[in-house]
Amino acid sequence: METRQPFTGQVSLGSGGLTSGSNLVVRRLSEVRGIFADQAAVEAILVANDPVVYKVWNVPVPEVSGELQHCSTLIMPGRVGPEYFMTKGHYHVRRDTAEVYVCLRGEGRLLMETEDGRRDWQVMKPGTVSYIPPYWSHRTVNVGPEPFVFVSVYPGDAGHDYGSIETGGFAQVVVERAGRPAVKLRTE
Ligand code: M6P
Ligand code: ZN
Repeated sequence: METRQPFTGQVSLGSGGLTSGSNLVVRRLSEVRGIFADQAAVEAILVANDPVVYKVWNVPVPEVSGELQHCSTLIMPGRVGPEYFMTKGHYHVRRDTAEVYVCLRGEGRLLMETEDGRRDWQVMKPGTVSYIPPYWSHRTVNVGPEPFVFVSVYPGDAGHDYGSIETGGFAQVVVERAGRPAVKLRTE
């Protein structure tokens, strides 16, 4: 048995950065353009610049059962047409693995769906602890005017399956309606 050294990280509420999270992933609009419904609105934004949509600070942990992957995520405030900035969203490669999100800053929505058509969404605000059970895909959305920051913890061997989202998509979308966020079906 290998005994590993304990360690501690600190999340900055300003940058969203996690000091123990040395693997930074930056997702700009050009890279995640396909997740938004209004492609003309994407093009209109990209004419001027390529904004950061979100950043993830991943803590390097072995991707094996028994370990716990964890990271901080910051989603910038912003919209593409009526649709708020959000993550790509994923299932776990190992479908029978869960995840916990803890919100530290801002206001978000957590969208979840199963492959047999169940849907759910939750409000995330500072102090919110959300549980994503096994078999549910998950995507987070920043619905507020400031950065939305949360911490995630999930099994070491869970893995990210983005392909099933790219082909199947999310049924639920979060749009601004009369100045307020509304969760609706993409087909509505
Ligand atoms: C959360 C976790 C991470 C994930 C990140 C960004 O922090 O679920 O595992 O990478 O959100 O979401 P995505 O990978 O779907 O872009
Ligand atoms: Zn996950």
